[in-house]
Amino acid sequence: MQQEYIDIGRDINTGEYMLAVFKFDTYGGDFLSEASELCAESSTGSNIKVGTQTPYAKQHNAVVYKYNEVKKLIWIAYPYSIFDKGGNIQNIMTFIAGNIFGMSSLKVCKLLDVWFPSQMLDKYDGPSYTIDDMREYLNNWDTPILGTIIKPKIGLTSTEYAEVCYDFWVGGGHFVKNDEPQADQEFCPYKKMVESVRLAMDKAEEVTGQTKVHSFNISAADYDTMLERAEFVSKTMKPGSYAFLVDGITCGWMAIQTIRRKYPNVFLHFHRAGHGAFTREENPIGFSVPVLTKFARLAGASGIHTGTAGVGKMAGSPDEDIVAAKQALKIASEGHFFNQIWTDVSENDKDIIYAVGKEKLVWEKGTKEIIKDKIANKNYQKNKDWRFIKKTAPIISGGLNPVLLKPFADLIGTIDFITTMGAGVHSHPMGTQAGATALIQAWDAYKSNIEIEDYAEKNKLEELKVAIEFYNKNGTQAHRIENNKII
Ligand code: CAP
Ligand code: MG
Ligand code: MG
Ligand code: MG
Repeated sequence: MQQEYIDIGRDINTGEYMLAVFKFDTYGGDFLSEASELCAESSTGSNIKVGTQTPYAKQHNAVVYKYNEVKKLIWIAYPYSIFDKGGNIQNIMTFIAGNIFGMSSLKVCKLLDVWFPSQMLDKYDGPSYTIDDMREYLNNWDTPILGTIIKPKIGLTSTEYAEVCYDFWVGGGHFVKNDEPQADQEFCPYKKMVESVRLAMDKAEEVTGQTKVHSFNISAADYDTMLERAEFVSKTMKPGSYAFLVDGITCGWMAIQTIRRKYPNVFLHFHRAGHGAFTREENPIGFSVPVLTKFARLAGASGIHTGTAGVGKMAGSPDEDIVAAKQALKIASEGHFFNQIWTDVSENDKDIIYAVGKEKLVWEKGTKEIIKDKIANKNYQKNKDWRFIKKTAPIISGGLNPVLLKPFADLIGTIDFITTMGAGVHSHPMGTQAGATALIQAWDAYKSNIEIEDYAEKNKLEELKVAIEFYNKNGTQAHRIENNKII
């Protein structure tokens, strides 16, 4: 037992601790003693007490402050003074999702939830350009941002790629993204792809009279190349018409934070390819989707994939994915163990009350729920101190198609998300344009609160009718969801 890393009952409400809860089990040994080892390795110590420890260094020890051996849970308080100054997420993850995953004594080590005190929040960037800025550009405030990923995943030439973008946009779609492995391939040179997309976008905007957005994957082997790609996109596209997609797991937190800091006026799209190795609920070692999502928001991602809660092809559940979406969007929301409030706005903050007129800040069930989301979306700064961490948009993707829009929309209960359907649009028997149109029609049906079958019938919507028949036969079988649970 490394006793100095145990302090059951410590007062953790002093504002100096980042809190974490781990699902934890070992191959033997005393539960609390093994917990002290994890706590040592994830903060200031190692496997044996060292003679070089100083009283000052000791103050920076994390401590286990609560545990439940029956449920195999431990709660750890990390003095956030141990983290690299300057808002570095990579450094935090190296502490709490680093070596400990390799400790041979651990059988289970899953980081389920984290909590940031408000005093810690303003040391991190948080999002700058949000889905609301994208809505402003698209002039779309009353639907989810309905998007696609160009498929096949890879293999189209630049012009073929741009043609599919054009078809989707002319079909009424708002948002197109590169797929996560799209980069600078021989058959689709990066610069030519970007230039072709610009041409296709101009044409589609002319035909539809609507502005459109494309999310360009700028992930690369090194920062210079990543920044070159970002620069080329910025030069070639109109401001507001593009987002930067970074494969956050394979490129890492430094890439995410570099782009957040260099391009605060561009939507930063965090693709999480590879996250499953950490987040799948059956994985004994790793971290949860809500944990990944909270750190993405703290890092400043404008949007991150949060999963289809089991409606689509990827593993997921409402308990993980919807909780994560709320952690991304809300200014205050319940996590698995913590109630995270993403602001230090106090109840009698005159500016905020003034800024939103008479609405008051209301404490409900211990959470400060801002009645009007508009506070959460606006960026009230008082002498450069962030008043709160702005929201990150849930990006919902993976085996979805127009038929699955309703089951997911019912689960998330807000329109504040981006959805990207790849195969679920480009496999439409009438082609991509019809796939996009079917998607728009499916949303119209949802908004009118009419079943899509009836809506398609009544309004003689060929694209939606064909989509319903095709995807009921070929799509990922949507699990039936009752009382927010998948059955
Ligand atoms: C979806 C997708 C996305 C995954 C990511 C794919 O394509 O483009 O990368 O959804 O998963 O490559 O599979 P489809 P998540 O629409 O054709 O399934 O959003 O869960 O991170
Ligand atoms: Mg080491
Ligand atoms: Mg993809
Ligand atoms: Mg998914």
